[in-house]
Amino acid sequence: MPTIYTNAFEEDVYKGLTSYPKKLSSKYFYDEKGDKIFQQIMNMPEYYLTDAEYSIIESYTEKIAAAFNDENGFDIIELGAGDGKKTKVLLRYLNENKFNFSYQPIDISKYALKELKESLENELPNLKVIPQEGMYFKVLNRLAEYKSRKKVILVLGSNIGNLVQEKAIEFLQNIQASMNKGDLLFMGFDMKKNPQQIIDAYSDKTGITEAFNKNLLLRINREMNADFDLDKFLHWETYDPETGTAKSYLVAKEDLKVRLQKIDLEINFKAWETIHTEISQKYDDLTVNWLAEQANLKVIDQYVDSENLFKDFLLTI
Ligand code: AVI
Repeated sequence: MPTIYTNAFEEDVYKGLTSYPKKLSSKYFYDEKGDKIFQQIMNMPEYYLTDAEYSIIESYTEKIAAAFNDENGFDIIELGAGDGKKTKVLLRYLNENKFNFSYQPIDISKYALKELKESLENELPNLKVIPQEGMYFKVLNRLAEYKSRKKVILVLGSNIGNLVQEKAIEFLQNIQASMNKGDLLFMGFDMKKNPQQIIDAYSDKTGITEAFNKNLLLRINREMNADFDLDKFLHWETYDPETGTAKSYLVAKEDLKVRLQKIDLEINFKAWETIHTEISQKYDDLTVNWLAEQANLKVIDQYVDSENLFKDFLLTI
């Protein structure tokens, strides 16, 4: 009898765990617990990305604000704002200097948007915040119709790095399709660097990243009535300095049988068999320019931190 899935997560888990090699998508990391662990990751000393991008926005606030500005005002549309810590630096500056703009964070999580809106109401009471709930591209398509003034699309934190090349191009093409002449895209890219620094950022000794990766199994246990034993898996990180791809795996330490009752699935693992869970791509200028070209976008400026770890690129159509 064919399995009846009740949602995309179930279907993806079924397909991923019955393929060889096994895989699961990192987009499912972010349930309520996953969001919290990711906040912890962003505060770890090894996870240089957040501090590096924060310092870029802090050092170049004035320059970035000048690039965003327009005589008719502008709307900042942020994809995946999270707690908004980095964005707030910019918003505070724009607000204090009386720029004519609105801030429209997009998220599928009503909860995340509510938290962000409330914290902004406290910290920047006269800021115009228009939360947009929904999938990025549905909201972007809706906003594409809106041609009355300049749109500045913000994608911080190297989120594009979690997509394989084909999907990254599709992501950029979708953003490009929602842009009109004069609109801007401000996007974060984590750059190639000493491979050891990357390995350390994704396999911290405290085990926070391990917990983040394994939370996916916990989520499957809970939502699919499954019996993954987390102690029977290792978190393993690799980085290929040639391709710039960091990959996360969960590796079975012994022969295992796991049952996922809700989707009527029984999975066998051989000792040292892997589940590939995430890629975190690292870039160089050439690759970013090439990706932009594939999506008919042009890089017009770039901002880098003092240690050359991370870059925010400014792009236009
Ligand atoms: C959300 N994303 C950009 C993070 C990254 O760096 O790939 C997710 C993450 N995975 C492990 N640590 C952080």
